[in-house]
Amino acid sequence: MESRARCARSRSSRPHIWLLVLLASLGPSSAGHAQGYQLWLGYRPSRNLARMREYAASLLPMVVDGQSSTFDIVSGELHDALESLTGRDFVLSRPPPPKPQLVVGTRESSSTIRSILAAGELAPLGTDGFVIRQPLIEGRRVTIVAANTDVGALYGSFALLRELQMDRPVDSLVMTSAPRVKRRILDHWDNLDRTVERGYAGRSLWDWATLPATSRRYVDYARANASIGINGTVLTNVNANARVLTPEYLAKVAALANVFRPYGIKVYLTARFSAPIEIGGLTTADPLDAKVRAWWRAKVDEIYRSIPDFGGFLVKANSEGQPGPQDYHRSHADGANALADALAPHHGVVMWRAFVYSNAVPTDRVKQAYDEFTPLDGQFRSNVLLQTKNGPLDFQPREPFHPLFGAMPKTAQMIEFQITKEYLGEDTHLVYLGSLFSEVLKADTYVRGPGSTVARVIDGSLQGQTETGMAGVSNIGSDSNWTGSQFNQANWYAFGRLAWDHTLTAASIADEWTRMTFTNDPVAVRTIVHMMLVSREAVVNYMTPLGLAHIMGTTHHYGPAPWAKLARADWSPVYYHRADSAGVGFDRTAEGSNAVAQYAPPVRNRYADRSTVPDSSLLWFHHVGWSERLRSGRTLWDELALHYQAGVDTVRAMQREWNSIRGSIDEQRFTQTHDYLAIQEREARWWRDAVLQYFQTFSHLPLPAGVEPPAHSLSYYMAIRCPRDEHKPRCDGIP
Ligand code: GCV
Repeated sequence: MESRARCARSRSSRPHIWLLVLLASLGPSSAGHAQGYQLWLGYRPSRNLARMREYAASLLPMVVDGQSSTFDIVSGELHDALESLTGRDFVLSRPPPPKPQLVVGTRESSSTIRSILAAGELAPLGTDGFVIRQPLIEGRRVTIVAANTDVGALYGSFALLRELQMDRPVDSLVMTSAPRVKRRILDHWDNLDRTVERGYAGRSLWDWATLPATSRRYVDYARANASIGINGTVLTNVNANARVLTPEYLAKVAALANVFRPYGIKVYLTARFSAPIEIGGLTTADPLDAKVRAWWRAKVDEIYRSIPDFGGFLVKANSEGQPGPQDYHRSHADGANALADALAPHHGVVMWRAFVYSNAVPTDRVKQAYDEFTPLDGQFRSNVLLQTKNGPLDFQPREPFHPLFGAMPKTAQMIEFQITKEYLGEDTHLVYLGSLFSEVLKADTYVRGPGSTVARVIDGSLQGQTETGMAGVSNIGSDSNWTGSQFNQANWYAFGRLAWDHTLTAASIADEWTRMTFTNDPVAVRTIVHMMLVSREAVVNYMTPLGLAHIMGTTHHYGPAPWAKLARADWSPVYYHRADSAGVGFDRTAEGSNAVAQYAPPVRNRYADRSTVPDSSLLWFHHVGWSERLRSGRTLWDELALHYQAGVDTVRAMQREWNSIRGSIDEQRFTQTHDYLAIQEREARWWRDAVLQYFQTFSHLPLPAGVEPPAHSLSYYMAIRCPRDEHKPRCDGIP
């Protein structure tokens, strides 16, 4: 990655960038991907020499027809990528090649593009969309990548390079693409001391001690994000520190914003609600207090003086001990609007989180956000987006979609996914989240009849919101492979691709990522993609099958702890599974907490009825007797045990699949994944054995045929402890 970025920088002073093919030298270049630092942008030369020749003949020489720092980046990227993918060396030269094969630019920057595309053809694509076309110009088939803006041209260039990295032919390339949501944002839960809350990939990328001095890593981060369309980054933890809003830190934030800007990425910060007191010297943070409002206005004006394109604030208020408007008996709308009013003159937004906790322990934790926020629909300013986690609890391996989606038609709603796998095996377990993300996006809320998917709420097409966005809690850190494991990179990638276009399938994204990251070898691709696609159901099965939730260790969230009981009941696994001698599961029907009532009638009825609720959500909504028969004809106990076993078996199958592709990818990345799969298999057994033994103390039933007996006593599993917040939490004593 470094060489490419250096290349882009060295060209930045040129008024026009013309790239000319000077010499041909077929043969693979050495793309050092071994550690995974290159992510999906390694630009491995094809093994198919004919394809490389085709790329050279169809795309070279090329011209990036525009002047700006973003166009410099486009030039550098295309140059380095095409050198590798065609096996031809280029040098930069002026004047431009007389007959370019590839032209990149905007209507404004390029007369060629103006002559091919009418303004009306590009306009609907907005600021970020692009087209790729292959018109005949003077009898030659020319590839053009055109957009309304420089950043759109950057996105289009990455899209073209994706095709080439997948070894696809380029003789009939036609693509029109525009993102379905406006703000595609990574939320970093990074602290100013460089620890990362729920981060499993080393320290924070942001080196506050050396900023505003910048480093190459920031450029590489921006480049990777731009390649998948991510256009925003919240630098700091939602459990916020007001110091980031002081002049000293704002200068550091501005330095990062300067690096990210040409990549189309805006910087956002988390705003601690009590900042007016902590760094402003006021005695209150009451959002209706005139001095508090003036303080926020002045602070925001100060931010925009050094960061003119600052995106806005993300706020966690009155949740898990964070301060908020309710401390002053004000509503969430009052709190959000105070900040929104300060940001509005600068076109900034507030992303206000719906993840709230009341101080009193509720009868049902999952009902709170809906109960708290739906009465506020219509009260938020137009530059407030309500940011809601994908499910009503907390990033579990599987949850039903959050009932707030669609329930606030007068409010802009963002979805928040968690890319870092806090509850899904953190760095070591191979779990491809593309499947989880798209399952939620495709879920039908029925709020406006069939087809009212979560995705259509989020992109505004269902209820007409114009502020739209998707956030992903970042899994990125200082590790050389960025994300703690090779396969966690796929989750960053999948988030970006789905934020751009939620109609993409998890399978097609896995296929793209595999080809770009590892290989185009068809057998290896099939094998890896298959592993990825079964991995999410595997983790659900060996952790929380049939709608179970939150039965993991109470602080680290890593291993099983269904027995755990904390002073705060709604942080305790026993609160969620409700196992007793009769059965297991949380009754959320009308006879229980009635959380089902928060869904639109067709969904509510489906979940409430034992005969229609899907098995995958059964224990989320119902308390079911151990010996009750499920749809399969098996008892709940047998079904539960078989799901746990299936989880273990799937991981074992993934191990076999991975071993079968040895030699198809580099040994270093092969070995890391191989070793992590061994950890995953061991820990899948740990989950199965610990949970089933614990539940057996209630059910008193034998394990069905096909389920391996536990290796240790229950007290053995209960004694295992995982340290909190350690860089790589590991639990000693696992079999
Ligand atoms: C940033 C969960 C996590 C917390 C996180 C919180 C949130 O509770 O365990 O670490 O805090 O969600 O999303 O605010």
